[in-house]
Amino acid sequence: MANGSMLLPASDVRYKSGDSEYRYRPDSELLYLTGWGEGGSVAVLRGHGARRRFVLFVPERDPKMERWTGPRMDPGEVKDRFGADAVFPMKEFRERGPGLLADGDRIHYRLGASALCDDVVRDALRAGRARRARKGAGAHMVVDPGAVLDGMRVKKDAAEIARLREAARISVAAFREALGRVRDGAGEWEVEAALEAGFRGRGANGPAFASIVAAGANACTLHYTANDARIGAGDLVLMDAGAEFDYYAADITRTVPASGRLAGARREAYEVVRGAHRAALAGCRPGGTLADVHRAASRAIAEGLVGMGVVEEGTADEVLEGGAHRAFFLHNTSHWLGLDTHDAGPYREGGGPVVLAPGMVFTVEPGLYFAPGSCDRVPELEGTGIRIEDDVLIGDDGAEVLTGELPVDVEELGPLVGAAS
Ligand SMILES: [Mn+2]
Repeated sequence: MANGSMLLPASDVRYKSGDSEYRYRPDSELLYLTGWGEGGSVAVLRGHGARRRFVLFVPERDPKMERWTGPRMDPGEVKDRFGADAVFPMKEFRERGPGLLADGDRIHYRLGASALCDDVVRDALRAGRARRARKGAGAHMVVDPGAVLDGMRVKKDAAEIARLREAARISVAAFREALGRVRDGAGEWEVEAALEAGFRGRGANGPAFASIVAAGANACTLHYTANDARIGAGDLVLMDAGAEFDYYAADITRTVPASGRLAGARREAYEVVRGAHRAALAGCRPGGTLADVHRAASRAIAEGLVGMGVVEEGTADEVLEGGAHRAFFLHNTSHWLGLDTHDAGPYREGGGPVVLAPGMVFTVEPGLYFAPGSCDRVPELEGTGIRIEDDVLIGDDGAEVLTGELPVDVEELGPLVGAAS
């Protein structure tokens, strides 16, 4: 942060309805930097050689309230356990905050994150301006914390990788169980329940994001989360879900035939996505880029679409050039993965794509979606959505598929489908 400071408020409590709260999820940036995430707190970090470089403001002890919501940590204990230079009760933040933030040249803060913090930052800027007039230095800029943190968060350290590995391991085990629930007549919700029981039953926080279980044409809706339809005998079922373990996410997709068997045009389409998945994984290596990975997947998709007669005859290059494949492969191949499912981190820097390096973790998830009415050249494909998604860690001389224990090929997935019945 050089000559600057950072202000990070904890996440707000969110309400499901009335006064019923969602389970609390700490703010990713606060957690990343401090390990502390309790609601009603703020962290002030100061990079300018000041005394008190890490200050926490935490909710006061309140024995009456604690009978309802559970014990709070004593400020002294917070100081010892989280390594803060000072811990103050939150009621002192309004008074002390501006002074702590005013003496650097910039304040890293996400404007609008909290009304109280907005007020404190405004006062800090006012104090900084006065200080600047007298001493030639003082806060006069507000910069998003992401400007500092996003780049840092792309490369995971050993402790983060251990959590990502565990999230992946739990997710793979839960997928195996959930695949056993996929059968003719089962509700999408039953498969969802099996996935999430598999996550939580293994000690995960829960699902990292809203689980998708989409049978038949539902799979053409990319963010389908209703999961309230029944699976038909001939359906392909797309499952996109992942556990959050110790606040780190996994993100897996498998698409399986409810019957365990797949033939005809839909089988061809599956193999095209499988080929794109393989090509994309082959491009995952230190020194490569996610743009390369996406290019490899897109080329395989384009070739497949030409081969299946879905797009007008031509070469894959012509398809890629004209973009006809984008009607069926609507998203990118990869996103960063970490504390957030779509994790923080730049995709470009210095005028080019970010170069992959050890410790980077991301998804590889090519897909093909033939929405109803979208594919008159091969109508048999309409109402079919296929995606295959794995999580990849870049190592020193290659890549490791963290979710690689879960089969991908139809021959291997088929026997797992409906295995519970
Ligand atoms: Mn994903």
